[in-house]
Amino acid sequence: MGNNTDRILNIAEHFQIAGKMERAHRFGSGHINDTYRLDTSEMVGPSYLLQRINHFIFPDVQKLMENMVLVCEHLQGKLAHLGQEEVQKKSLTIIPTKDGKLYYEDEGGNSWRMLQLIKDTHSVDTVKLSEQAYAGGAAFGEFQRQLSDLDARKLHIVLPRFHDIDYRLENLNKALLAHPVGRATEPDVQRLLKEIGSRESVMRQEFQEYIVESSPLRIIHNDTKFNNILLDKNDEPQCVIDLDTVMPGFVAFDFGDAIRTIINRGQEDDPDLNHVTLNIPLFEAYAQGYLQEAGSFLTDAEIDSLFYGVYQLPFMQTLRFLTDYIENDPYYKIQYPTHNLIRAKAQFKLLTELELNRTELHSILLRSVIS
Ligand code: ADP
Ligand code: GN1
Ligand code: MG
Repeated sequence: MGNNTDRILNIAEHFQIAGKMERAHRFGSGHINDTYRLDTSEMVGPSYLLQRINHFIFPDVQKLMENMVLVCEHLQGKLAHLGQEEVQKKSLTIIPTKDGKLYYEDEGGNSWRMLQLIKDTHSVDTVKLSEQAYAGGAAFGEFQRQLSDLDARKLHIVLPRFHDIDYRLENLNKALLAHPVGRATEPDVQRLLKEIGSRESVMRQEFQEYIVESSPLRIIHNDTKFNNILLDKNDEPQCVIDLDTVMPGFVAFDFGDAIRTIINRGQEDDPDLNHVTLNIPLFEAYAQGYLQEAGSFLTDAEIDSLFYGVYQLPFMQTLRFLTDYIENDPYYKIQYPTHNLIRAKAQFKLLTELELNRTELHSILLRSVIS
């Protein structure tokens, strides 16, 4: 990384860290922020994670960080009986800047935050085993349960209408009107638009009736990809991470977003749509793990809403990736020019697979509630 390493290490100097960091490496596979792992040259003492927050997407970094502090402190309160060392392994520790701020703003207007690195952990993008899916469900269920007694009104809405189907459709329509680089007329885009059009009204109606009108607003994670759980050496969940989007919402969103990433045998951006098939045993395992932890506080209507979340999230993700492609990729990081189109096609294929298995998935969910 050369000069970039020096730049990262210089930025790290602005934070209240212990020891002299001499190594910096890119870390993680997120689509929004840039993450660097920092270590001392002998790899002794604490290590850290420095993240550049994408301020194009998060215009108010102060509010985002205030949410994170509120949530971390609440979770730490729930873990306090375990002692400080365990608390720091199971929850995120935010490191303030030397002048006591929650983030550092560099000369270029970039915002940086520092977290304590939780050692001997890893995250995985693709789930293979039912045991992992069960444990993942339990981890996100426990996360929601631990936050269920925190007043949702205390959180800032850092990304308004984040999982709102009307908003996502409005954005797609705006992109189609502007179509800055002529991508809207491509045959693959046109095919997807036709498929979206044929589902739009049913999806809107299910969103309103079975999720918004029937469920209470709670504090949810809003980005429950499986790689947002840190696993320990034995692949057991240790800590839920990536708290940028924790906001009031409906539990069906977290359930659907997790299933979107767990049930897919292919990658989120798989160019070979034949790989995008369902691993149904993982669905059952996730549902059982989730309900084991969350069943105690969910209403009956919320439990019913989970099924609809499974369809809403891949649909909205198709809209989001397609919108970004049509707008010439301002939002998600891309590795090649058609990346967002490939992502949209893969998410849509996932949706069609879920549609083909609707009856089976519904009976599995009913079974998971009873068991
Ligand atoms: P992104 O928004 O880019 O997904 P994350 O906060 O999820 O950012 O971090 C990226 C990756 O860094 C995670 O998938 C995880 O592997 C790792 N990670 C994040 N926070 C920690 C932490 N506190 N300790 C150890 N690893 C972490
Ligand atoms: C983004 O940053 P990352 O990769 O965890 C996005 C999520 C999407 C996801 C799709 C703030 O999450 O909403 O579901 O990509 N985060 C934001 O992979 O938009
Ligand atoms: Mg992440």
